[in-house]
Order: sequence, then C-alpha cells, then structure tokens
Amino acid sequence: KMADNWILTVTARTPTNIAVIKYWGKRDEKLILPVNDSISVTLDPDHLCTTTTVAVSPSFDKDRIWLNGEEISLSSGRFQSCLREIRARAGDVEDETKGIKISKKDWEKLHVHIASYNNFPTAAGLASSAAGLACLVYSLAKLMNVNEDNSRLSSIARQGSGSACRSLYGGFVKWIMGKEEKGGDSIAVQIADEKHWDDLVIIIAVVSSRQKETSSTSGMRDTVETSLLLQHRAKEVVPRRIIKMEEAIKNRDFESFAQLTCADSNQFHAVCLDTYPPIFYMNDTSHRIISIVEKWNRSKGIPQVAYTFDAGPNAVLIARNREVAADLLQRLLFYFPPNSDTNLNSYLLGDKSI
Ligand code: 2P0
Repeated sequence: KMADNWILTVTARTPTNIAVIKYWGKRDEKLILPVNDSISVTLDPDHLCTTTTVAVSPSFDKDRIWLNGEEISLSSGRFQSCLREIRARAGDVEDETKGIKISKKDWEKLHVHIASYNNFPTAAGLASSAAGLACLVYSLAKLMNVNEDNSRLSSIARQGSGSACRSLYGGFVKWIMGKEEKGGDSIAVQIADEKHWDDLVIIIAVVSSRQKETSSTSGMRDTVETSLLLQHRAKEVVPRRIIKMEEAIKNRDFESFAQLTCADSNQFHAVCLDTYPPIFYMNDTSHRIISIVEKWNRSKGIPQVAYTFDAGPNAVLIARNREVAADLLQRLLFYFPPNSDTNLNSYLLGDKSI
C-alpha cells in the first residue's frame, strides 16, 4: 500500500492567442466542434498568459480548482470532459527520489488540485479561456504522463474551450474544423513557428475593462440559430480566406495578412449584428480606432497596421514592424490623450524597447 504523505506537482505556462480568422459558431455544442476553420497568432509567453500548477496526493479527497487564488467550481461539463479525457490516457509515473510509484489504474482513485493564475488583470476584460484551458490540459497531461502529441492534446483542450486548442503551439496556428462526428479530427496544427515572422509587433488597446455583456458561448449559439450571414461566411468566405491567410503567413506578406485580418474581424462583427437579438461587441472608441487605422493605411498606400476585435471592444493592433509600432503608439496617445474622456491603456506586446 502506498504511503499517503507525498505530493507530486507540475507547473506549466501557456500564452493566450488572438484569432486573425475567427472562430464563431459551433456545429456541436457539447464536443465544441466549430462551423469553420480558424487561424490565430499565439502571444509571447512573457505577456498575457496563464500559469497553472497541478498537484496529486493520496491525501486529497476530491478534485479542486483555484483561479487567481479563489476556489471555483469544477463541476462544469467542460472541466469534467478535460479531466476525464486526460485521466483515460494517464500512464505510469515513478519518482524514485520520493519513492512514489503511480500505476495507470491508480489515477482513477487519485484526486488532483489545480491552481491557476493569469498574469494580466482579469478585470481588464482580456481574460481569455484560451490560455487557461490549454494550460490546464497541458499541465495535467504532464503530471499524469500522458503520451500524446500536442495535436491530440489540442483536441482535449478544445472540449474545455474552443479557442484553447490553438494555444498549445506558439507562432501561427490553424484549428482544423474536421469532419468526424466525434471530433477526433478537430485539432490544432502549427503553420509557422514563433521565429518565422518576428518583425510583427502586437499592441492591445484596452478600450474598456468592463466585463462583456454577451458571453461567447451564448452569443455563438444565438448566431448559429438566427444568422443567415453566418452560413454564407462559414461555407463560402472562410474556406477561401484560410487558404489565402496561410499563404500570406508563409510569405510574410503583410499587405495580404492585414487585408484578410481586418476583413475577417469586420465580418465577424457583422455576423454578430446579423444575430437575433443583435450582439454589439465594439463601441464608438473601437470604431474610431478602425477609422484611424484605415485612414493611415490608405494614406501610406500599403498597410502599416492590422486591427482585429474579439468578443469585446478592445483593439488588437498588429504593426508590420517596430518603427510602425512606435508610430502607432504615438498616434494612439494623440487621439486618446491620457486622462481625457476616453482613456486608453495600450499594452505593448513583444518588444519592451519601444
Ligand atoms: C476566436 N472568439 O476565434 C473567437 C473570435 C471570440 C471571437 O474563440 O464556447 O471562449 O469556449 O468555445 O473559445 C471566444 O470563444 O468559446 C472565441 P467556447 P471561446 O478567438
């Protein structure tokens, strides 16, 4: 019989990701299978990321989870799916220095404690389930010695939150929607690593730190049920954009990249407006940022900056290089001076030297 005075822990860190071709709409809510492929860029792990420590000990009498130091419920179907899928794949674990030996079948009886921290203010409205669920699945897989590659793990993370499957890789990542009913082929793959296009600088302009009014999960459900534009988008528009976006990324073609990124963000928000009841994620400040970037890009003849907005009003701005990023920050300060009515907090990601 095993002694029960030991504890084994694993810590992992996972960055969040920003979609440039958006995921919006599920064909299967329980398995989280999307209606179209999506493509994202994973942020540098020094910035918006989740750090998770998972622990196992025979003295734990149930599975528990803490988020930013506060215990939350683990009872949601999504957490339970991830835990079940990982446990089903658990392997033998041996730590000779501690005299610990866990066999595959022991994992059915052992309980885990999970502690997760976001290194960005949750109140900033940037809290994304992507980094959190990806980190949870990855750290549990390490703890339980799950012998699966990242694409198989991405399929498990997907069942925690759709966008989480894309955070298991750095660089540019494609989530393939897949065809199978059970979703085994709905996985993420890396299309270019983090070094491939390192001229790009990402700036997040925090327009509002208010929590969004419509959650992504319920917003998507309403869209799937009511928007005809979504059907056109998923069948006709996104498949072509995915091919073009992959090409643009491979060739580091900023002009095509920016055109596709901005167009896809705008279509995603058009689909939200086409939903009943309509969903408004952007506000007047978001719209002003779009106008400023569009005018600037047109005046230069070639795009300098791409913008994209998710399920909230905050702008994600992707500058073609460091010089443009410095110029962009100047412009944001000019149009949105600190301590004015519209106070914008810009987070510069990826290059602290500007
Ligand atoms: C994306 N978003 O591709 C899109 C663009 C928001 C706008 O993925 O229900 O939190 O957990 O699968 O992943 C946000 O949705 O939704 C999202 P669930 P998720 O990044």
